[in-house]
Amino acid sequence: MKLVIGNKNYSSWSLRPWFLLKAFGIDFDEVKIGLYQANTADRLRQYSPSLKVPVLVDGDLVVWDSLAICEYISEQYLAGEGWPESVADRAICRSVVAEMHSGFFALRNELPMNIRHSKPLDVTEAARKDVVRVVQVWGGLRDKYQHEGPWLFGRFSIADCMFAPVALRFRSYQIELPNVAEHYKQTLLDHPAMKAWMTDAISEKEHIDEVEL
Ligand SMILES: N[C@@H](CCC(=O)N[C@@H](CS)C(=O)NCC(=O)O)C(=O)O
Repeated sequence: MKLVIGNKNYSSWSLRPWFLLKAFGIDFDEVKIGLYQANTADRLRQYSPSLKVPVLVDGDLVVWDSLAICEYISEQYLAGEGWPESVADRAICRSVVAEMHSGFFALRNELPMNIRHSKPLDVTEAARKDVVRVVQVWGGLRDKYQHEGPWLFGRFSIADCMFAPVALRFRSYQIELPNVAEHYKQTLLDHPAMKAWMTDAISEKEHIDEVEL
C-alpha cells in the first residue's frame, strides 16, 4: 500500500491519513511529491485523479481525499477502530471531523501549515473566531472524555488526525490557548509519529513562496 503525500512542511491534508497509519502501526510506503514545482502536475497525474494529495493506492484501489482515506483505513485495516465505539460518540466524532474538513477557512488561509515558521502574526476577526471555535471543540471534548484517555474522544481516533495540522499551526504562529487546549495541543505534538513528521519537515529544502507568508 502506498500513501502519496506532499511536502511535510506544508501539506496539512497529507498529514491526516499519514498520522492515522503511523499511530496504528500500519505498514505502507510513502511517496512524496513536492508541491508547486514545474513537474508536480505530471507526477500527481500518475496517482491522483484530483491532482491533489493525499492519495492512497492499495492494490487496484485508489482513494483520494484525506477523510475518505481515513475512513477506508479504519474500515479495511482497523475493524472500525478509527472511530469511537458507541453510536452516539461516533456521531459527535463525525460532526467535529466534518466541521474541520469543510470549514475553518479563515484559519487555513491566514495560518497555513508551515512547520519551519515560528513567529506570531496579525489575523482577522474571522480567523480569531475559528481559533475560538477550535478551542471550544477541544475543551468540550477533553472535558467529557478526560477519564478515558488523553485524546479528543479518550482513545485515539480520526478526530485527532484531523486536528493534528491545527496543533502545528498553533505552534508555528504561537497562538495563546487556554490550559486544556494547550495541553491537548502538546499531547498531539508529543506523539512519536508527529515528532517524526516534524523532523522530516524541518529537514526539507523546498521553499514554496505560494504558502510562505
Ligand atoms: N479535500 C482534499 C484537499 C486536498 C488538497 O487540497 N491538497 C493540496 C495539498 S495540502 C494539494 O494537493 N494541492 C496541490 C495543488 O492544488 O496543486 C483532501 O482532504 O484530501
